[in-house]
Amino acid sequence: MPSFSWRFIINPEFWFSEKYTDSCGITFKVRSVLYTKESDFQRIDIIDTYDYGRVMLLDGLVMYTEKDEFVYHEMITCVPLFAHPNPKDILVVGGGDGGTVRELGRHTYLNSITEVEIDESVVVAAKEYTPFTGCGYDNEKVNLIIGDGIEFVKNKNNAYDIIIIDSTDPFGPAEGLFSGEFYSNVKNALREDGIVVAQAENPYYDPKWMMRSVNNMRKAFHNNVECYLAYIPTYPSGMWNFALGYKGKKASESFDIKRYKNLNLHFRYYNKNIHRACFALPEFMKEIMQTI
Ligand code: AG3
Repeated sequence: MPSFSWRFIINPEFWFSEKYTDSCGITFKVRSVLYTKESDFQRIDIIDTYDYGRVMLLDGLVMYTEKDEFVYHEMITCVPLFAHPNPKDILVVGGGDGGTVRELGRHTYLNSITEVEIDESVVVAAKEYTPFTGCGYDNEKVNLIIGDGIEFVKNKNNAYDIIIIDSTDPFGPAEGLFSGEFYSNVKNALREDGIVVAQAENPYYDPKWMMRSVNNMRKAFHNNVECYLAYIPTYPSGMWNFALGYKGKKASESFDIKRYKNLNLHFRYYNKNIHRACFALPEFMKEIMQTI
């Protein structure tokens, strides 16, 4: 009779977990590990999972998966783009995987798409192992700058219509991207009617982190800040928050239906009703937003 350990060896099961707390997290069965690197900024892993396809991990945290990245990347781009009356020049801070610029590239009315990513290794890994996001760099409108987004926005004035902050969680290399000083530089870099959107965590596991971003943005944008939600199963709690600061009209009440119709793009998550609905917040989240 084979022993238990023998059976374990010929039928290995390899699972990856991201822990949200000491007692809760998300687990994937792994088909294979495709890539691992310690860059100057973080550890990068790309794994192939049975249920969600390829997954990029940064410092062991799920950044995106092949199966549900469309939700995040459509929502971080379409909401500000269709809320803005006439967006032309866009800046992305972070977003090294290319998913955000891939989506921006579909909006053919844009003049320029600039991305400032601090870690070139993320770009290289995404191009090679997750071409479904890395293909974003194939668009010639995309100008990729390897550098520090915090420094980049410092002396910019009236330069962009929309700034998208597609960062990792608010610790490690991304910490400064959630600060008040950064958001006020972002505000100066925006033109009239300008909009900033930042990925801003979730109200279940990270209410304080979520509110750090929201409150700092509120200070910089004189309370002209709205939050919107998207449902992303592989992020902590599955309910993801985006903080949006605006210089012009309220984003939840602005939607360029003409541009939306003329463009006639096929989306898998975003649509006209989602644009309105995503700003509807549950009571417990409103409470967090009033109290923290
Ligand atoms: N950036 C936000 C990922 C946050 C997920 N957090 C976590 N798993 N703890 C995603 C980058 C995609 N372009």
